[in-house]
Amino acid sequence: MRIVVTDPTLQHQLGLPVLYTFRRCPYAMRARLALLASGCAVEVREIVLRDKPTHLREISPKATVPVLWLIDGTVIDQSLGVMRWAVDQHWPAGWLPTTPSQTSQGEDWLTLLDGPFKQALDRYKYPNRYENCDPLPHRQVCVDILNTWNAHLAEQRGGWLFGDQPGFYDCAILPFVRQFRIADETWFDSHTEFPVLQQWLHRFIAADWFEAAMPKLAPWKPGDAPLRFPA
Ligand SMILES: N[C@@H](CCC(=O)N[C@@H](CS)C(=O)NCC(=O)O)C(=O)O
Repeated sequence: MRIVVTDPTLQHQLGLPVLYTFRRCPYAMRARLALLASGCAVEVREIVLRDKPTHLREISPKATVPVLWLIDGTVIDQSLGVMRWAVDQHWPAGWLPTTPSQTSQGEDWLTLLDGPFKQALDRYKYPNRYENCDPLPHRQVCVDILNTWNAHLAEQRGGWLFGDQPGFYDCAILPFVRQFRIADETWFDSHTEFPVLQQWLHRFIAADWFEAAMPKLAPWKPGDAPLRFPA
């Protein structure tokens, strides 16, 4: 889908793609991490979920973030789509797995993550949003999945999913593991079942590139001075 607008306050202001994003959203986080890793600069527009800009709704009626609006008007409104677009612009060394079986494993994990893990995570983190929801069985669903990543990380020892540097699948998955931890940090940090996974997450949270992917921005409104990401 290609969207062209004529209103100059909405138009691309910096000659760069526009990214609608929300700082705390794990989907938006994975998109920003990929843009950063690929060296792709964008014009960033921070949103508030309860008060989304009309322009965001116009270019993507489902109105979730992230949304990347390219210079030619193309709209990419799935986080993995934004990640893959970023990788296509500039393929960072070591960013993607090197063997087909690793890629297939990574893709299986993404299916698990965006499906059962995220569904259980929402019920664990926000049980009040669901009827008669006991969060603990949902926490266990997540733990079972986390244990598989813990076992994989322990076996391959590089510190990241496919080697000794973070890559595409680390950045796609870790924002959600971080969100799982935030639901009960004390419980997560004292849980003894997945020590290697805990180290993996803490390495991620402490990284300066993670910090760089988390700029604190005021919500955008039409006519604001354009902001570049990375800054
Ligand atoms: N499948 C989408 C999901 C994105 C998504 O659900 N983002 C949330 C924020 S974390 C959102 O925008 N929700 C809309 C809302 O809460 O109104 C993707 O991968 O980009």
